[in-house]
Amino acid sequence: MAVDYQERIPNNVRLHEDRRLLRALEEWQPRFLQWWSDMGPEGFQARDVYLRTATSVDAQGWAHFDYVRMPEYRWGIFLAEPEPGRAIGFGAHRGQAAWQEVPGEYRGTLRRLIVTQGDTEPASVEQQRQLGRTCPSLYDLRNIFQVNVEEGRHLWAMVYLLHAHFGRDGREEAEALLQRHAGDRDKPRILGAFNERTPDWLSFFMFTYFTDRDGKYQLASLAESGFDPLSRTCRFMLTEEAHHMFVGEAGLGRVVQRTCEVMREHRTDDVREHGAIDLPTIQRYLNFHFSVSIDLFGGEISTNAANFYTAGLKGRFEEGKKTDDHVLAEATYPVTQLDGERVVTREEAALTALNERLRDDYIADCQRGIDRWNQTIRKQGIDFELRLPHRGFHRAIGAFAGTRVSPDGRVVSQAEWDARHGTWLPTESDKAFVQSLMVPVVERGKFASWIAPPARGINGHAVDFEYVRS
Ligand code: BYC
Repeated sequence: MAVDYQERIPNNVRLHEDRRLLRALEEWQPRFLQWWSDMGPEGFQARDVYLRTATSVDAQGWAHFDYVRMPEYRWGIFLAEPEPGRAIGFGAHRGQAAWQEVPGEYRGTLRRLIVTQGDTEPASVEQQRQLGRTCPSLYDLRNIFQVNVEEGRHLWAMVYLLHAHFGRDGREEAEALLQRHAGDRDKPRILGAFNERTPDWLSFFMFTYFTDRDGKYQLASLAESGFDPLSRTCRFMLTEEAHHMFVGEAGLGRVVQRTCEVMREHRTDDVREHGAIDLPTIQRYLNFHFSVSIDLFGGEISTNAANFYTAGLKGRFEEGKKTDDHVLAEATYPVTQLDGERVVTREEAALTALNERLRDDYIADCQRGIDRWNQTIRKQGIDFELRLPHRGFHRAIGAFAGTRVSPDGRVVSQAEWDARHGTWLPTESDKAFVQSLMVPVVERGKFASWIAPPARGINGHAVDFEYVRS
């Protein structure tokens, strides 16, 4: 299904047939562009960046690569192709035809889900806006900008749903998405992780590995939605999301690789003086980003999640591949929780445990990258293992919030926490050290001291290709 690029707002939803909607979105567009110029990547806006733009939404060849200046990027509205005869796959409406319009009874709930999702997209662009200035290479600079423009497009995706299906409140919510800002005292973003700072590239790679992966799982659950326009838009967003997680996984892999090379070359664990990031510091960053990202799944026991499911609005990850009744009225699911000072696992009603189940799918997926990085470490003959911390560690949402849990899953006293948290979470001196490495490298084919070059370039180009023109 081709995207019409002749339109002011490129789209594959026949926008020209709905004048009112078109006008509303054309009014929103300059405000989006203003937001991009105020809150988007700092510097580089006049540069030619080698970017990928979606030109069609079918599985083959939807990506077109060329030099573009970011403010001229063709942000637009692209939904995956409709599946003829699609039926709702779960909950109380299972088997009924998927909704093309918002069912009145679920209007508020659906709007809130779309707003929560939509809020994260511009938030991440805001969090990352300074990073271009300290890029470790032109290759990485191009990658962060690709991520940023696509997050901008994901905002468009949610704003389209709000404008097309929620009338006046939808338009108001679309405005508010440009008014809240990451870390703003008065108007913060909705979810915790999107108010944290992304001050350096190690944090950026952690963010794209861990937090974008939450995006994958949330979008995949929303792609199951009985509200068909939401399902179709999330399905297309997922194709873009894959690149963001690649940036994180490959980026961290290259950091680990470089650290190990320096350890071997200089026969030392103390790689800082050679401009690399020591493995314990990488572990502490990992502990932080994993813990704030698993908070994004909500409470372990959530009646919100049960209601979203029963209403047919938000499914499970790969709902269609599951072989149970897709209603879950009787089923149970094991949930890790606190029993006084002990961490225990108990069977809970599967319906209210849906956040936890999605978190489990996510954690298993996170582990795969850790295994690969550990392979790199082992291959270099180094005796060190990166680990995901326990799910109770450093949590602000859910059953573990307010309890001190060590990375290996023990409930610890405040005194032990105070004594040891500097070995578990990035310290001020870790952050200052990482910050000290953030010097821009913009010469073609050159890389900062703390990161190895990638195995290959983008779209068949060499690693030393001019990904961002000067
Ligand atoms: N921070 O019933 P509970 C992405 C609130 S990332 C602050 O446990 P529920 C991306 C919650 O709202 C994916 N507040 O939660 C990645 C509720 O409030 P009320 C984003 C939180 O509702 C990188 C109360 O606590 N997508 O795409 O079951 C770059 C009780 O909560 C938090 C979505 O989030 C938190 N972390 O589940 C770019 C999908 N957690 O009702 C993009 C849409 C919970 O008491 N959202 N609360 O006022 C949802 O599915 C659900 O809203 C959540 C929360 C999974 C987030």
